[in-house]
Amino acid sequence: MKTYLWMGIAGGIAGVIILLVQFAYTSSEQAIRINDPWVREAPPNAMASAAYMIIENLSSQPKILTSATSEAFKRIEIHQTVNHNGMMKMQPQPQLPIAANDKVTLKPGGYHLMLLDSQKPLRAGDKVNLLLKFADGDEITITAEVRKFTPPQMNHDNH
Ligand SMILES: [Cu+2]
Repeated sequence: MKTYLWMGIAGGIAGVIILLVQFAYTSSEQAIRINDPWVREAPPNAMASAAYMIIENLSSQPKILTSATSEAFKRIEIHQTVNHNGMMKMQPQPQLPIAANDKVTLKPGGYHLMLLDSQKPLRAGDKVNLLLKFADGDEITITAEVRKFTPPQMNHDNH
């Protein structure tokens, strides 16, 4: 009984490690780690979508995300979704700072990378390569999986 319990725990830990290896990306200077990047599946014929992820700053210096590019989209903007008098609005941001030894979560209803002018329809399961650039010249290439996302009810936000 005890043996099975430990096998279960060991299996669980191995599973977590495999997940981290699969979905974490580290920048050329090892200062940035991207966890679990994903792209929201857009409705048919929609030209825009959004990318989400956790950006971790592993360094003792602040990092500033300044731009992102992808072959799958003509243009990528940094957006923040804000509640403006009860209306959810997306505000373009010139950059996204990540404090030293801190992290920023890009998620539906908050920060996101706005993917504009898609070059082809993306379906759940497809992969999208993104190149993220930082103010100090550091950059990182990540592969984000396209996933379906249904917003919770009573939530009228789009991104
Ligand atoms: Cu947006």
